[in-house]
Amino acid sequence: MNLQKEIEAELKSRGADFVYFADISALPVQQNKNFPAAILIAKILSKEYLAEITSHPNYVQEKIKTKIVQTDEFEHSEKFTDALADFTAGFIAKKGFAAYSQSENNIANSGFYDFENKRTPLPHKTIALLAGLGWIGKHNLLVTREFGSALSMCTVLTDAPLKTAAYRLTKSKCGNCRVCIDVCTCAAILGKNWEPGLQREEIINVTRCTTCLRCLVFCPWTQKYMVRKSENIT
Ligand code: B12
Repeated sequence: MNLQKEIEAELKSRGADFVYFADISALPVQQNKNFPAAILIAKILSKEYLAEITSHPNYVQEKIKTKIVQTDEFEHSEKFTDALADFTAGFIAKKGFAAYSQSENNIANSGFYDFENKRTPLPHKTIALLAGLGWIGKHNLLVTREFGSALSMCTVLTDAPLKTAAYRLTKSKCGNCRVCIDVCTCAAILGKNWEPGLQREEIINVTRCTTCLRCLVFCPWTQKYMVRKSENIT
């Protein structure tokens, strides 16, 4: 079995919902750290979880008040996909290739997290776009046709010999929709349709964001996934 298939099989057997391989060689070295390829690992959020937040829009505040944030599915999924990224970097290193896990801990511990401006050099979303997964919504989150924004993801940069593609960026499909703008209680979302080159600050004022998950959950593409009859994830 070739290394790419081995990595995908290992990750799927450990619970990843999907694994993508992207060509990041065209990005500036500040972003790709001279690595030509990236692996994107994603976990889809459950419909039950989305339904709970849809019926309890103050879900996060209630979790914080009752000090049970650690039971939050997204919180769990983020730690889960980060752990899979750290595992994958170790797995690839044992095969004799270089790899850099973009887990929150590894980015912070290797000094690449800008705490003041809440940013990293190469966001998972940028890699997701290059892997052809979807577009950036007005809420500045990745939107996929199949699952909306209902996913947690992490990435690994590597020089392992992987077959990768750099997809043409998908144009925003938000159009005149303003659900995320209206559901955001702190007016953080500024209402612009994303296009390449647009700066984050022209889309969202992250200093206002209370991480309440509403923009992710109430996005009509996420809601469409939430109400869709279940089928096997390919
Ligand atoms: C810092 C951070 C935050 C900060 C700042 C948010 C932000 N947008 O930067 C805060 C704390 C506010 C935050 C909040 C939330 N976050 Co957050 N966050 C991150 C983190 C750790 C880094 C993101 C980063 O580096 N941003 C820097 C800016 C500059 O990059 P950017 O936002 O992607 O935007 C620009 C560029 O990327 C560029 N761009 C985008 N794609 C492309 C493609 C190409 C080719 C090019 C050239 C450029 C380009 O355009 C964008 C706008 O200019 C990522 C994990 C990661 N390592 O990526 C999670 C992450 C983005 N967060 C996530 C989530 C779910 C949330 C919340 C919903 C959580 C909650 N509890 O409510 C909220 C939603 C806020 C929002 N609507 O953005 C998920 C997103 C999943 C998805 N479907 O997209 C991620 C990926 C974490 C994960 N494990 O899945 N977050």
